[in-house]
Amino acid sequence: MTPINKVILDKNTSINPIWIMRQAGRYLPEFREIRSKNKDFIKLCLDENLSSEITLQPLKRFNLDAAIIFSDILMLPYALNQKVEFKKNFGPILGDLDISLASKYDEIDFIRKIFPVYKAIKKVSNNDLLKEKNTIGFVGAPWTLLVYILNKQSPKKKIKDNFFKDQFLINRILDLLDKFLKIHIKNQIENGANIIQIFDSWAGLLEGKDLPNYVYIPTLSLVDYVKSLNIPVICFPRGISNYKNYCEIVKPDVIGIDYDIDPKKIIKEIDIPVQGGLDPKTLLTDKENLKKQATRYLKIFKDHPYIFNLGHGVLPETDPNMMEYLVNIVKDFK
Ligand code: 1CP
Repeated sequence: MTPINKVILDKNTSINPIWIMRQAGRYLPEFREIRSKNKDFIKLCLDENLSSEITLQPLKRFNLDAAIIFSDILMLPYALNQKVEFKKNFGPILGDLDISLASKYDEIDFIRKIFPVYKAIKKVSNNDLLKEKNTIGFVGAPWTLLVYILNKQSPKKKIKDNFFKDQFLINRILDLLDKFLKIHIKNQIENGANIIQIFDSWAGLLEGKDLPNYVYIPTLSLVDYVKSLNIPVICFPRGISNYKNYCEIVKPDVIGIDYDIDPKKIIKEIDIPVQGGLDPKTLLTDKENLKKQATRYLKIFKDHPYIFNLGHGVLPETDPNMMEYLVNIVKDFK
């Protein structure tokens, strides 16, 4: 059994597997080299040779316990024929979703648009580097995708005031997302993904009263689906304050926590395995501080099933040597 599965399935507390959100990315010179020659991000994700190579880059350098496939949560709106572009120093820019057209799409139309993503997963999961390690597939949570689909760019701190105006449209989009996210999950698993992470990066934008409709109900539908395929599911509802409620209702196998969450409070409230927490900015400080902060998490979760990770993605300005140092701290912790 892989170290991560031992934590999730056996509730093992004596090992601390580690992987890092955005572990394949701009902080690695070998990624920047490929990226500089491939200006179109979507095209890069759809090149199975390059995307599988990028996925494996961090595993060649560091003793990580999982690969996360180099793709993006916005490949889903892209596969539904919504225009998706990434502008340098700005982020994603989307066109309008043609809901009538997307509603006519079937599984074959959808898969045809993003088939190389599944080929990349197959390549990665069959690579020797993945022996005794997990291949993590992922999707954006319905709420976070709804935000990008309607807001058409990153909401940063706020969504537009009239965001909730057209409830009919919102419900049609949520229906569509439920259908195609399940198709996307199924195909990732069929091609070798053996864990699914659901990223709800913008869950924190909602008021508590809106969580049931936009976060709990649509995410629960996906969580139940992943479980029905006998694959563990990790949920990362970034920015929400009531993790206890979330876990009791959505019931993921693992809960990912962001860096604003007090790990000591989590340990009291939650009994399922926990992942992450350390502030990515800690990697921009010095080794002594990194060791102190990482060890703090390791000590707090000493008797709790815990997968080491950051509280959000690794920052592009991170020194790869600091990443290596972090992985060694985690692996050497007794
Ligand atoms: O080189 C570049 O400029 C591209 C930067 C980049 C990368 C490396 C983007 C654009 N996406 C990715 C890959 C990616 N995205 C991965 C796989 C790599 C890995 O984790 O190692 C994953 C899992 C994602 C998931 C993702 N995309 C999320 C959820 C996690 C999170 O960061 O909260 C989100 C919100 C996105 C949208 C997105 N794609 C890219 C950017 C810059 C963003 C965020 C924009 C924003 O702030 O709204």
